Amino acid sequence: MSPAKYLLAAFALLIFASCVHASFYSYMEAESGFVAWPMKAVAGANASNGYYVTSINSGSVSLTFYVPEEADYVIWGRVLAADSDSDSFFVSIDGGPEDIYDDAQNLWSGQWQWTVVNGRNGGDPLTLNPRIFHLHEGAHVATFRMRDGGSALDKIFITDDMSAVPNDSDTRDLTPPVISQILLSASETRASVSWTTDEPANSIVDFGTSPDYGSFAALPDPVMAHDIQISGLTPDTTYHYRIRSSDVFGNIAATQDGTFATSTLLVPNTVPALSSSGGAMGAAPTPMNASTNATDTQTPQTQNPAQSAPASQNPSAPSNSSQACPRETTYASYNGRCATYSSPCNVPEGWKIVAECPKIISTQEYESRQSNGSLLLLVLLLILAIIVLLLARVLRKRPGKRHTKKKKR
Ligand SMILES: [Ca+2]
Ligand SMILES: [Ca+2]
Repeated sequence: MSPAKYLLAAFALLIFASCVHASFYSYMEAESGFVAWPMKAVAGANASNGYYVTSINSGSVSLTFYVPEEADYVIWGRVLAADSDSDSFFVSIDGGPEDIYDDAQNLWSGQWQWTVVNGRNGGDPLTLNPRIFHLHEGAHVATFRMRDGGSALDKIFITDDMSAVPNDSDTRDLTPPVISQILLSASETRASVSWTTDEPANSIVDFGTSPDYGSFAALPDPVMAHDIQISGLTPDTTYHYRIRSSDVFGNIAATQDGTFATSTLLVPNTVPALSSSGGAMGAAPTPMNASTNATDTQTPQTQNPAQSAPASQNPSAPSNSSQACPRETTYASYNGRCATYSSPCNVPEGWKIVAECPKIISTQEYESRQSNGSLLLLVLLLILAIIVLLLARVLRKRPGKRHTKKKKR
């Protein structure tokens, strides 16, 4: 094989490798989901993470998970079912049709075991085994509703690899962060989104005027208290948004689509109403200043920047003296973080007032830059391959000594 052919083969291999589909594997603890009473988390010595969910007769658990691309997926459950009286859930995805998951049909045991989510499709148990879910890129919610009282779910495993079997001794981190305590506020042209994760992860907020978003604001550092400022919004406009956080191993958690509205006028101490089609893990986005419907137990503070501040530097709730402060937005930074405050009076000690929070990664620009980058690389590789081919042709046409000798033989 000529050098040119070697190079061409390498180039083809490179193209092939870049197109090869990487399988998706993800674990989630059942108790990390939104548990609807009377379903509840119960301590169990042999349960993963020490807890599982169960109920005597009804209730459900909803787990929000993110899949990176459109494909067929299967879901496995780590279940405990000693007999046929406590071995089934109704399972649905994204509020779609429910089917019965017979979680230990003919495999009843006093031990925890992994079984794949199956379905009856109106017929006998295990008519669909496994039950295959065709999912688009994005966040999805798997709901396990109690059917046989006493059925127990410890953990789930989601994959597009039909041959994969979940493994309790797998020590790799295949568990995405759990997003909670979402707080959102918006003014005429800005929005502030904060949330927490149970492990260090980056911070991304996708937003736009449609559920396709089109823009995002992000901070790359892995943190557990997230705070993203979005600027340049259009006043009096409804925006769609979702939060994403990826741990250092690339496991991504995301919320489902939610909406907020920018205001027409800045009215002191109020925020525009916002709605959501459901936050991840049951934590519905809540206006910062609102005291109603907050699913988290912490009372939101006015313009609370605590989500991004180190514990020792948390600004206190506005004191009476803050009444004397002019109502204006102030930006302050501390240790590489930036937050908004209702006025300079509320900026805690140690924080430095800055003109504006730096926009770490811009919006569409970043995405287009990324796709342009990979396109450029492909074009460059293609040009390189063509040059090598042409060079090889020219060399072959030139009557060299070696060439003639070979021909004589
Ligand atoms: Ca568990
Ligand atoms: Ca993780």
